[in-house]
Amino acid sequence: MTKATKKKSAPRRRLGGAALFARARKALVGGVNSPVRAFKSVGGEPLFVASGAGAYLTGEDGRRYVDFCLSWGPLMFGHARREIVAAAKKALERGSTFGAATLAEVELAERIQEAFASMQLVRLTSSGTEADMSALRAARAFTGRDLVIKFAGGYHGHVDSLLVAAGSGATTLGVPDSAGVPKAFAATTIVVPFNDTAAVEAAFRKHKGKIAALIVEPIPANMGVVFPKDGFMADLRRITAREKSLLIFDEVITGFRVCYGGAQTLFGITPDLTVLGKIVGGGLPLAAYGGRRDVMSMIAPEGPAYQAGTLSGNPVAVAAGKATLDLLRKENPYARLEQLKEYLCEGLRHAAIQAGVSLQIQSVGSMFTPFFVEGPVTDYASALKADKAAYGRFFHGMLKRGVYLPPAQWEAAFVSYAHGDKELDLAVRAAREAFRAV
Ligand code: HOZ
Repeated sequence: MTKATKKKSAPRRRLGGAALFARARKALVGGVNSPVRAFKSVGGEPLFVASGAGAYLTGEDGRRYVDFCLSWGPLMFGHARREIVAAAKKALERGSTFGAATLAEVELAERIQEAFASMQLVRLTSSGTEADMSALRAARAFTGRDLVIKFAGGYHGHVDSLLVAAGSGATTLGVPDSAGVPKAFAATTIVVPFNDTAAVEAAFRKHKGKIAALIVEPIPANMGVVFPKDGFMADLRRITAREKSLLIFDEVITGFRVCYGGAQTLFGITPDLTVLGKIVGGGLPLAAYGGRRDVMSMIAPEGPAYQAGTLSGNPVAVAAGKATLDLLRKENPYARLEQLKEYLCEGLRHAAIQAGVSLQIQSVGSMFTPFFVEGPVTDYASALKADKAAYGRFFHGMLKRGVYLPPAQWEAAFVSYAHGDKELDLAVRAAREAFRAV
């Protein structure tokens, strides 16, 4: 750019903070399009993002932030990775939506099947919520049963019947049992504590022959990252098979993240149905559900359970998803991501000890949660013991120093392949100071 053109261009107007939030609240409910973004549990005004590049976000306030929220999980390669942008652009130029079958959606489904052998048939949807809701419908249609078991603190999108003891934003905002859900819907959900095989057995005993499915995040990330105890997933597989009930793995967060084939590959468990989201759409609105051929064949047009969507298998989202999965196969970033996450978590642990802060960091692969709590978090009850106010103070201490974490305690944070030592060192330095004010 020449000096002359530079002079002419108007300086970028810096927005953000209270003024922009006030304006947003006049147009959008709560000023946001998804509740956790409103910063309600950490206080203050939300970050309004103008753009993202690699490991960084730029706010409407003109400030740059190292991003560890990463849109809550889809961005394995950070923001605006060249190959993914190029693929989406090319698809968009060919037409944004057809509402008709395309070759590319078949290719994406084939890639999903290669990664997840359990997904004998796949259906693409536009969001994880939709995929979760439809997986339940398939399970109910197949079994002819109505009840579903979920775990306290598990989050499977804002599906009516699953907004019971729900984690993620529902917990953050203090509405784990949402208003607006008919009692009769909520009554189809049986909630049991995570990591409690006896409670699962008891629920199946009590509702013998009535449970269509058990849905679980195999590594819960929506009450913060929690790890299943040894053998727990195998217990769930054994019990559901014995009871002729279906096992649904919600791998919206873990799919393609903890390893290419998701948590089911890590644990060597074959669920009946799997739900994917986030990474599978490469940062665009796309999700998927799939599983056993006989169960998925209940879905229309093969079977009587109806589910449809004008933008299902949208060509732009499919292109971004395909490009992401191809990059994952080509670059195999998993070992490096784990190293980056370990380096960061070690730095955070050390900084917390030095500051005398009780911190329990739980992590797997490239995702982690710093819980402000003593002792391990193994289920919803122990997750709720975390000090949300302390997390809020830490969050703002980090934000002030140019680091963006998930604006809520009961979520997972992520590192991407675009992060490097520079970004991690910056975060650890920021944490050393931020912990002092916790
Ligand atoms: N359900 C997401 C967190 N697990 C939040 C989505 C968002 O607010 O963008």
